[in-house]
Amino acid sequence: MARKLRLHLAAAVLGAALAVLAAVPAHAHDQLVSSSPADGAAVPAPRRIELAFDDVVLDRYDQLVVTGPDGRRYDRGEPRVVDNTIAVDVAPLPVTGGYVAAFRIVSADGHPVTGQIRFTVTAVTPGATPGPVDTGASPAAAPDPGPSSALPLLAAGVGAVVVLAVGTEAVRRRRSRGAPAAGDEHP
Ligand SMILES: [Cu+2]
Repeated sequence: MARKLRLHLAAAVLGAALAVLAAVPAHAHDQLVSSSPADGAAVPAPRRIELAFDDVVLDRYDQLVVTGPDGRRYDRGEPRVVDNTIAVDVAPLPVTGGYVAAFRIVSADGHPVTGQIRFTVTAVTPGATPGPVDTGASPAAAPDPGPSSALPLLAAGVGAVVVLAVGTEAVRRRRSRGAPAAGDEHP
């Protein structure tokens, strides 16, 4: 069934290619022709990323990963392929700055094509839970820390306890080295 579909697709693609062969140079793989947001654009937080290619995208093993300036992933759910496009939903974005949408698609000719677009988010999603505090932000724009900010605080707390424990251990060792307790060292 899948093979038959592939043959049909191949025939359709071949037919289309032959029809425009005189006017357009042939190409082997799908190429990214446009995107929303556009590559290099500065935009308010998008809720969806869509990439358009010059040929059909095969709906197999496709990936569209959105990474924020904080290193976190913001794509949500599976990417959706429709004809020449692939799209993925984007979570509420809590930080402004440079984002990357990296894709891996399967080209109409069955070959994988990878690449990425970059865009700058100029305004966070209204109501988005803030991530790490941006010290460069104006105080008026700094929102209340939400529930998820408890996690970094917790991590910092655990880190402090570990540092304290290691420090205490080091002091204890130094002390015991200075005045060895009975049975601590062999004669
Ligand atoms: Cu190819």
